[in-house]
Amino acid sequence: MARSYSFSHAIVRAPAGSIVQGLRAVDSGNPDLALFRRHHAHYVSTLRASGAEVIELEPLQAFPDSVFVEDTALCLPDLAVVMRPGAPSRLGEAPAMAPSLRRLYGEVLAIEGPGFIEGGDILTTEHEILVGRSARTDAAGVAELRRLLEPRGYVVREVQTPAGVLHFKTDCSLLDEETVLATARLDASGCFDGYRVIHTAEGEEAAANSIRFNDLLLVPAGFPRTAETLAAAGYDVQEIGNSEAAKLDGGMSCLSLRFTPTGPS
Ligand code: CIR
Repeated sequence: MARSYSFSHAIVRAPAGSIVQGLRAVDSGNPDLALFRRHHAHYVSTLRASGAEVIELEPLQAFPDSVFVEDTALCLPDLAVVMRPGAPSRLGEAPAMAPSLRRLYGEVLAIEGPGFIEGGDILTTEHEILVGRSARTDAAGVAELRRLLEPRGYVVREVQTPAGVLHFKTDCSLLDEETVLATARLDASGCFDGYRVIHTAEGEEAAANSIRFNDLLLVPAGFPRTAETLAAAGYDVQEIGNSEAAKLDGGMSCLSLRFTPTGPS
């Protein structure tokens, strides 16, 4: 299976009680912690069902958004890079993730700044790493990531997250070596030229934040037309409740780091 969606490990973090103070673009009410926990448990058991080892970290009360672990690191096969979140309230989440990565990886690097970059803006495909500039990820952050990765043979391509969209991957996900799921608004930017693109159904844009994880495709529940399109295209669609994470602009990708580490030397 291709390395861009075949994973031996995932890291998740349990939601903290402080999640009710989590960041959100539009206030549609606080997440219900008990329901969030149930959705999270289903998410974790689905990742495990694919055969991966899932490491569950303790909640971090000091960081209301810390359940969204994806933003803290970029995990590649041979190294992990600790991010530098552009949201001030989330800055401390990244160093808090570093010890867990060091236990699994031989090489853990870090974005030192002054730029900012969040994992939600990074889509790793079989051939390249797309990084969306956004309100959280700036030119200096992308440039620093490029300086770290290009000497190691990775191709980094800077793209643009649509205005008003939190992260690049809010609007897309990798389905296989050559296929992405994307909103029509993101695809219109031309950033996926050369890929096969499946669009989310109109009005179901939030389904774009799905994840291909080994043989499974985790899709947020509540987007039946997109789920049907994906199932008809041959993907093993697993619908996961996401109503509470969605209140904080979170989806399937945000809730885990997914990787196959080469191990400490
Ligand atoms: C935030 O605004 O940072 C969180 N409430 C949501 C983060 C979602 N993360 C992601 O899309 N990778």
